[in-house]
Parts: sequence; C-alpha cells; structure tokens
Amino acid sequence: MNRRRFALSLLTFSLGTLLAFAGCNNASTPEKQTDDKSPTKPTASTEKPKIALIMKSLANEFFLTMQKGAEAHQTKNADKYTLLANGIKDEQDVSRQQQLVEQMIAQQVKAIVIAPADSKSLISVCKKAIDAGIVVINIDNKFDSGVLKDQNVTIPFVGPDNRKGAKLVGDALAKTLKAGDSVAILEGVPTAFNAIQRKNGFEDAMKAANIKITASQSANWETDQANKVASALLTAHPDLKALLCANDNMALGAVAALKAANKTGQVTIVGFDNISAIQQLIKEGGVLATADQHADQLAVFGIEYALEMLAKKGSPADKETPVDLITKANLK
Ligand code: ALL
Repeated sequence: MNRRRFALSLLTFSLGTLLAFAGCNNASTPEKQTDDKSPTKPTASTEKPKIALIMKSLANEFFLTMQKGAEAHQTKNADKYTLLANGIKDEQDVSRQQQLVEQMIAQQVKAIVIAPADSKSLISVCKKAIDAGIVVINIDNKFDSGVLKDQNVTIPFVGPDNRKGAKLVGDALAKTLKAGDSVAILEGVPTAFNAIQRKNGFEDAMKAANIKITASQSANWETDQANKVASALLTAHPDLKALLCANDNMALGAVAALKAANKTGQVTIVGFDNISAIQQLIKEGGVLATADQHADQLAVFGIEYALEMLAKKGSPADKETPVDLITKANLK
C-alpha cells in the first residue's frame, strides 16, 4: 500500500471509530446533534431548517439502525437540513420523550419527526409544537386517532401497516403448525398502537388457520421481561407450539427461555423487526420468521416528508411504508 492510500485508510478508520464512538455514547447519553461540517455559521436568512428526530430506546438495535439511516441521509443532503437525533433509555419513558419535544420547541427546530413510546400521551406536547409553527411527523408507532380528533390536531403518520406485517409473520408460522395447536403471544407496550396492531395481525393469522391462542401477555418490548414471561408461559402451558413475539428483542428473550427450559426446537419463535441477532437465528433455525419494516429508512421517509411539508405547506396525509416477511428463504 502506498503512503497516500495508507493515510487515506487511516483517516477512514479514525472517522469510523469516531462515528462508532459517537453511536455508543449516544446510547448512554442519547441526545446528540448531527450537524453539517460547514466552518462558518450561515446567516439567519439562509439558515437550513433544523429537523429533530425523536426516537425511543437507543438500547434497541432497531432505533440505532433508524438513527444511522437518518444520519446517512442528512450527510447526503447536508445542504438541505441539519439533524438533531434524540432517543430515550427506557422503552416506556414517555415523560422523557415529552421533555425532548419541549426541548426541541425551545431550540426552534422547524420539524419534529417522532416515534412515540405511547400513542396517546405525547399528543398534547406535539400539539404545542404545532402551535409553535413546527411541522410534526409521526413515524413508526401511530398516534391514537381518537385522541388526535379530541384535541383537534392532525399529525400525519408515515409508517408501515403493522397488522399486515404481523399477519405475514403469523401466516408463515401457521404453515408449520396444524389446526388445533396452541400458541401464545408476547405483546409490546399495550398503549402503543403498533403493539396492538401486531397483536391483531397475529390473531388474524391464527384465526384463519384454526390455531388456538392460549395466552397473550405484554413484555413491554423488552428482552428481559420477555424472558420471564416466556419462561412462565412454557411452564404453565407445556403444550405450546409457538411464541409469537411482537418485536425481535422479545423474541431473543423467548429464545433464551426455550433454551433454559430445554425446549429448543420444540417451540417455534417468530418476531418483528429483522435485527441482526434475529437474522443469525433465522439462518441457524432458532427463529422461523420476522418482519422487516426497514428501520434504516423509516426516519428517512419521515424526514423527507417533513422537508416536503416545509417546502410546500400542503395539508398533511398519512403515508404507508413497506413491511416484508423475512424467513430463511429470502434472508440475504
Ligand atoms: C416499535 C418498533 C419496533 C421496536 C419497538 C421497541 O415502535 O416498531 O418494533 O422493537 O418499538 O421500542
């Protein structure tokens, strides 16, 4: 390798390391601003819009992937906007997300793209943002339409049809079971609309195949909780043939519970998200299927829509984004 190429790879390596560090740091100190690299601050009139991305737990690979996707998009579009990426530490820390929205209002961002931890309780603070002239785009987990209506707010949802995604996963599972078999569902946070929709989608698939849902319990999207819930379910219902998990983190907890109960291979696990740990398990046969809702693109779709809204101030409408079934057969 000549000296120039060596210097170049060293630079790429250091940059990579730096970015990796920024990512790690982000998980423990979630607030972070991803700004452009221009040495001089633009004047007020030419200033690019600041877009805030507010996510949920950055301890979940799903949101790290989402953040990386958003950052890559901002880098490619550095002339169009600056990005403030924020997350929380605990899946259910709704009040921290509320504070983040307040902070973004105070920082006078032009748009907020939010994946709410709860579908109802973040609407008021988002309304406050809208009243302050900020464009708010809801991604990933849809706000409750009843509460939006009650509060007289319109917030467009850019995200997948979670019921459809869960149905795809449930159908793939049903093909491996027979009518009358019994299964259990591990639900996400019960106040999150996407958790409810995934439960519905799993139920649709099981009903269509005449499979009995013996139990359905929340493990709040968390691996540890899923591990406990799954262990208890395996003991209480020794005839269970499958565990349908509303996200991959919970599927990981269920896989560990199976192992601890010496039941690997006897109970089928399915998940939702297509995180790397699950891809590995799908390849090895420990997990049958998951749904890919394209975490790397989810925030990007929301950001692009926010930019569009900022440019032409049209009336906001929901946009459906893709969700695909992932099994061993189509896993790259
Ligand atoms: C949902 C996402 C993911 C994720 C979960 C945990 O909103 O769609 O499935 O695993 O949040 O926060």
